[in-house]
This record gives sequence, structure tokens and C-alpha cells, in this order.
Amino acid sequence: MAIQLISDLHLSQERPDINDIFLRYLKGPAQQAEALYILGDLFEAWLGDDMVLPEYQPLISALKTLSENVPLYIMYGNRDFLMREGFEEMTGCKLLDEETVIDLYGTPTLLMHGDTLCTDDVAYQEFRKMVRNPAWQDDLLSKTPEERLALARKLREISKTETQGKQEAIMDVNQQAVEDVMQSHRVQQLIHGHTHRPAQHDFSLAGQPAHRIVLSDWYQSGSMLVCDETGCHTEKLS
Ligand code: LP5
Repeated sequence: MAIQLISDLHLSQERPDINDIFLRYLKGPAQQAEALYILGDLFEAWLGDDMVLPEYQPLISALKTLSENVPLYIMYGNRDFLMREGFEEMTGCKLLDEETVIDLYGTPTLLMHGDTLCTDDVAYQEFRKMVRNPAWQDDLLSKTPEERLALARKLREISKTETQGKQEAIMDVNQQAVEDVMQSHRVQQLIHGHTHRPAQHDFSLAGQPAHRIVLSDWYQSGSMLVCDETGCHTEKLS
């Protein structure tokens, strides 16, 4: 048995081929998992548990079916931070804190989405503060579905323009932020997504070997990290 980790699927009606890969994954390889961890941005946009977009329905039903056999855990990304108890009920996924330490076959491992590690992206961190404010979210959730969709579209437009104007380096993690959060949780291993720069980084932390694994997005094809007693490796999904 092995633990599987995925992130940054950005499921949406714009990429039906990726939705199909996800459905095949849930009915196939995911059935073999000891547990499945989804580290954020499962959906392109989650606009509230009370307005599930029709294209998400089969994906949600497939998650619920899988949850009858496999423990499912999920954390928010920067696109789906409006998931609440309703989402847990409809999918069988348990929402995790945004910094969660698990015992990965004897190695304490910190799981994160990864956006908070991009501390050089000051504009994003300010934006994040705004949208993570409970009052802002309550106000948003009181709006009609049409208003929420319009706002989400507007935010996507702004974000696309903004990211095109940013240097690549500032949209990556800040190494000091990585080390600070790892030390605060007393771990030597971190797994996260968000940056869309899949890699395994080795470095030294407090004089000991440390390891940061960045998960792949699902823009071109599916991908999962598989971890067992022997270590972690990436497998492509199609
Ligand atoms: O998403 P991605 O990977 O392209 O870029 C991210 C950061 N951008 C975001 C914004 C999201 O893309 C917007 C998503 C909207 C859908 C979900 C919303 C659900 C609820 C809302 C509606 C119901 O996260 C981007 C980072 C990049 O990652 C790399 O880390 O740089 O950050 C930005 O682009 C933020 C800008 O720099 C600052 C934006 C200021 C916007 C101020 C808006 C004011 C309100 C306007 C209302 C119309």
C-alpha cells in the first residue's frame, strides 16, 4: 500500500480531457491508495458549497464513491478556499489545516498548498489576506450565483494580467520562508504544490538533510506522487 498525493488539477469545463483523466484515476489507481491527499486547487474555482457547477457533479460523485474505500484529505488552494462542511459531506473528503504534518512512513512531513511560501509575491500575499478574511467571504457568499461567477471571472482576468507582468522568480517559493515553516513544525520534509514547478529539492536545514517535493499540476496530463516505505516517486496518469 502507498499514500498518493496530487494537487493543482484545476478541474474545469475548459479541460474535459483532464476531467476524464481524473475520473479514470479515481476509479483506477486511487483505489489502491492507503490514503489520498489533495493539496489544493482541485477545481479551477470553487464558488461556495451552495453553488456546485454542473460540470463538477460527476467528479464530486466519483470522489464520494472512492471515499467509501479510501480515506480522502484535501486542503484549500488559492482557487478553492470557499470549501466548507458541505463540500466534506458531498465528497467524503476531510478538510485539512493549511499546514498539516503527517507521518509519512516514519518521516514527519509537512503538507501545504504552497502559496504562502511565495513571500516575494507581495501583491498576491495582500490579495490573499483580503480573500481569506472571514468578513469578505461572508459578504461574497451572500451574493447570487451570477454575481459570484462575474466576480470570479473578473478576479481571473486581473490575475492573468498581473502574473504576466511579474518576474518568474517572485512567483516561486522563498527559501527562507520554506526553512522557517519547516523549522516551526520541526520537520525535514515538505510536500507542496501551487508553483507548477515539479521538482525534488535537497538542502540542509539545521545541519540535517532536508527535502522539498513540489507536485506537478495537471495542465498537460495527470500526475501523482506515490509514497511508501521506500520513498516517494512521481507517476504520470492518462
Ligand atoms: O491563479 P494563478 O495561478 O493564475 O495565480 C495565482 C495568484 N492569483 C490568484 C487569483 C486567482 O487566480 C483568482 C481566482 C478566482 C477564482 C476563485 C475565487 C473564488 C471566490 C471568488 C468569487 C466568488 O490567486 C497570483 C499569483 C500567482 O498565483 C503565483 O503565485 O501571483 O496572484 C495575483 O495575481 C494577485 C495579484 O497580484 C493582485 C490582485 C489584486 C486584485 C484586487 C482585486 C480587487 C477586487 C476586484 C473585484 C472585481
